[in-house]
Amino acid sequence: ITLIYKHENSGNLASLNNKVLNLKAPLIQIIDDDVSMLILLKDVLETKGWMVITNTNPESAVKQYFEMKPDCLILDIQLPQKDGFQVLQEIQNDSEKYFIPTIMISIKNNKETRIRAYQMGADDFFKKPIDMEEFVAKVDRHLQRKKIFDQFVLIDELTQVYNRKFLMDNLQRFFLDFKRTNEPFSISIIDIDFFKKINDTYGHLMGDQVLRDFAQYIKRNIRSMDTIYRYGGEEFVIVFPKTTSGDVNRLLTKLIKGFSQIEYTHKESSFSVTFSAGIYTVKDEFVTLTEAFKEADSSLYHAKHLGRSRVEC
Ligand code: GH3
Ligand code: MG
Ligand code: MG
Ligand code: MG
Repeated sequence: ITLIYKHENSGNLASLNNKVLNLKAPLIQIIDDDVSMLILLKDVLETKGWMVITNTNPESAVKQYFEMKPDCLILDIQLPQKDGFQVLQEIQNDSEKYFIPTIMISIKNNKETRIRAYQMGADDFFKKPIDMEEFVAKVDRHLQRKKIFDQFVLIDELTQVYNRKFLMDNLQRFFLDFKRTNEPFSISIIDIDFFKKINDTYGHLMGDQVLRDFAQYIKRNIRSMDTIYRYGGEEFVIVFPKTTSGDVNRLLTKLIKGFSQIEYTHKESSFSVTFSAGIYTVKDEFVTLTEAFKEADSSLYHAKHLGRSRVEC
């Protein structure tokens, strides 16, 4: 894959996006010990273009729930070892609260069961056998509401790109996609050069403007499957699915040059801004999230050390 710059060649993006993990595609987790039920639901939901992960074992299901932070949870009540209510309890007890719409499904369909489900935090209830048409319509509605909710908590206020929380939520999905397809992906950590000096010399408001411009400049010049996150302060992360470091290096080198050509004026003086970047490509399934970040960060450190305004892999 070669990177295509949107402004140069926007026509080819659609075909590139084929089979690429789409962060905009909702992720649904189904927990049910009935395998034929799992297959049926997975089939129907995937037809809608949604990603589906399934679990029969409640223990590993809870673990995966916290790793993946799905956009919707479908939870059977009667399960081996512990039942759906216990699973729900564990999820609700977690200190960090997630807004993940939860639909309980069960053969048991009396009023007491339904009330208990709602009281324990379920948003919806469907009796088995499930009416698929109604079910899909309901899941769709839950996903729409979830998307609106996400827009409030996952976008950085100042720069209007994704925030650190969304990065952390998403990274597991990139790893999942990598394990499925075995296609490497790259993580890049970017830090604006001498940013403190911009603040000190031209003021905090000018600093803010540079951050906004930088984020939007990057956003305009990466593909739609690439995602940019404000990691904190003047540090950003970009994730490039199905892309190795050589291509990312070429793109970012070009973007440093392009961004530095923007001329900022303040009173009598003018200045330009550069940034440095470190890249790490995940191509080994044994590498962990922490390791990948550490590697990208140490490359960034090298880029700074070697004089800034450059990219290191
Ligand atoms: P280097 O080239 O080594 O990266 O130097 P630097 O000056 O960019 O690095 P440093 O980490 O010392 O400075 C980062 C500064 O970014 C410090 C902090 O006050 C400023 N900063 C963090 N968040 C914001 C923000 O939201 N707005 C503005 N204007 N400044 C911010
Ligand atoms: Mg069951
Ligand atoms: Mg910094
Ligand atoms: Mg900096």
